[in-house]
Amino acid sequence: MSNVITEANWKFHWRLTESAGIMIYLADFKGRRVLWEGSLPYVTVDHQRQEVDPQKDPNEPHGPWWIPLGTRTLVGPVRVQSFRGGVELSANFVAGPYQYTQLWRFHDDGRLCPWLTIGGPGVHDQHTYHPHFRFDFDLDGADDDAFERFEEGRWQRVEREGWFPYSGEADEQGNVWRQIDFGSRASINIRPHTWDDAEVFAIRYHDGEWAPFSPRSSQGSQPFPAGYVGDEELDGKDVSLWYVAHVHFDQSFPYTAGPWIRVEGL
Ligand SMILES: [Ca+2]
Ligand SMILES: [Ca+2]
Repeated sequence: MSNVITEANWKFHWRLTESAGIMIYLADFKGRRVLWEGSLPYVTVDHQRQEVDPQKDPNEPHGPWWIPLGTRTLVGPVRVQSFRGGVELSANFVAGPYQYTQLWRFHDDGRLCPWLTIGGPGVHDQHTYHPHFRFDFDLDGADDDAFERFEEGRWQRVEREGWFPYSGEADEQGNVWRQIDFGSRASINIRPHTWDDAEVFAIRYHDGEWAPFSPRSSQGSQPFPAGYVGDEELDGKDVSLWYVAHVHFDQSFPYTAGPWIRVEGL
């Protein structure tokens, strides 16, 4: 099976990673660059109860637990399926009591759906999932990009790196964050999934600031992506975004988390 897919106005590459699920890279829409690289570096799990079997992980009795989604947890093949108006990649991952299906759905109208369906059941009911998606969008190339959030009734430019939780405010289409390109006036609009308690970290891109293998590099240090947030300027720079959702387990699972993304203006 080819790792280059040209379909539904998109052309993109994909590969299965060791720990960040299915990675999409060099993704173009209508011949223009949209995404340098996108992946799912971590899905961490917190347990709110303490009587979890201490044998499981004696060093971290309450979490966050983290199990890499990748080659060793993949069950079955990565599937590529066309549907009316688009193409979808999907893969199942199973690790102990945790079951996930990762989806990448590309629509011919510019929509892009990087989603994670969480099946549970987990060790017990009292737990919360934190899927971390990372997107290095390069809209019509990495230069001249900026990040905005919808706040106080309008789109506002974000000057510096930071952490931007969903406050409940969104534009008419439900978009909360967007990346824009000054040259083409194109935009990548990001809408949280309906019940996602979501936040976006906006970070100036640097070589080497990819997702490390573990969400926490050493004891006591800040986890990623928070560890990458400084005070650097974003306006007109190469920006990378992390979308983090917080999903509390309940009986309505499976639950699908992740952003609705729409490319406009290319
Ligand atoms: Ca650009
Ligand atoms: Ca970028």
